[in-house]
Amino acid sequence: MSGRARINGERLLKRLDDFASIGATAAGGVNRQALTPCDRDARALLARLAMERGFGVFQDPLANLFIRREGRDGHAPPFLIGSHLDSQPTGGRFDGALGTLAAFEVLEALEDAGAETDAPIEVVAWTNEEGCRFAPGAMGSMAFSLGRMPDGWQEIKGTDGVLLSDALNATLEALPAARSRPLGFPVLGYLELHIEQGPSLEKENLAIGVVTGIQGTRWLEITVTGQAAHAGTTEFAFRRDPMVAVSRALNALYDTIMPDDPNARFTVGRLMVHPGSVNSIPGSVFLSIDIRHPDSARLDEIEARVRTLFTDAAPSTGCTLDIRKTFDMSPATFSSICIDGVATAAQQLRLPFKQMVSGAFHDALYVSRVAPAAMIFVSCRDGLSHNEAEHVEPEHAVAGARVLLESTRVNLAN
Ligand code: HGY
Ligand code: MN
Ligand code: MN
Ligand code: MN
Repeated sequence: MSGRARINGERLLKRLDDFASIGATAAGGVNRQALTPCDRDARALLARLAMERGFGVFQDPLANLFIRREGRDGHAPPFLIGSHLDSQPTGGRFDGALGTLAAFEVLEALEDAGAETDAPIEVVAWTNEEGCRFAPGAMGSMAFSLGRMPDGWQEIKGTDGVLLSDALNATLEALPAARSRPLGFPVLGYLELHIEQGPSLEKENLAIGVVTGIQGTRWLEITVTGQAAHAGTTEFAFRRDPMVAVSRALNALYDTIMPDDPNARFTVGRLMVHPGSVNSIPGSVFLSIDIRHPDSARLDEIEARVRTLFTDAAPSTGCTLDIRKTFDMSPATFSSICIDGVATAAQQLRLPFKQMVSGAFHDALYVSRVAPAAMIFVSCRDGLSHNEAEHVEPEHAVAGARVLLESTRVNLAN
């Protein structure tokens, strides 16, 4: 990489503010769920900024968005840097956006410096990393790594009842200037800058995390069905109350999974009681379960325990049970070449760092299945994320972008 490009911190921070205004919530966060009009507005802004700089703009059938800066060898596989622009419903302004906009800042810095690279460098904004509207998460990078849309995705419905295929088509059509390209192509390497979304860097007063891998994730959707009935007239013996089954199973799970294993994570994020009337015994209860663990065998054990407890509790209350798995992301370790590249970059920039495994999943996990990949973390205040109060100190955001630029330089030189 010729020339001495430098990150323009002021420009990056302004970009972060500009994008945070798209889907901004009253509490200072963002609600920019995947493939919604807000998500489309953010993608359109990135595409416009890219075209103003003369970069190429492409999208694939999953609406993964690619911003390309040519290298000397236009036929060489590109080096990818990026993250995602979609957010949680009460998300923060940095989750995903920092990595995507820092990657765009790297391209702009190279362009400003007239720097030349052999391989092209492309910024990528992956579609639907969060998975909160359409399960599973990391949809865009998963399909990219497979080179195809997995079976059954055409029938996926969002939490708002919208078909994935309709939301995808609307998003693809909203960016006519983007040239289309197939799903999946050879990639030289991949780097993703992201906030840690946990407390350890801040606790240890470290600027940078060199991410060596990602723990596993599994999502289950459970529906317990009993019989709606009158709250006042129906004695216990005649009730088929799904809330009783759900409470019994969840009590046992909350009392054991995380208390007994500090590496385990168990979360019920969605719970819906139908018909949801104060004086009707529920007819059915729907809940989502998110399980995390660095060890696949433990993920198996926890999932089996969830299934057993619900399979026992439902019939004991005269109810039926439906359990479906909507996400299964095995733990991954990143490539040492890319990890070393990030560590070297942090050293060269004299930024204190540590190596660590990510508690959150990321698109880098799927990309690491088809190319050398690694991640860079910066700390966020109190480790808080998936919360509107998510905050990154400006100097940490800029430091992360500097490590991304330097890591890209080091990895391209390798
Ligand atoms: O859920 C996750 O781990 C990611 O932040 N979407
Ligand atoms: Mn994220
Ligand atoms: Mn997230
Ligand atoms: Mn991510």
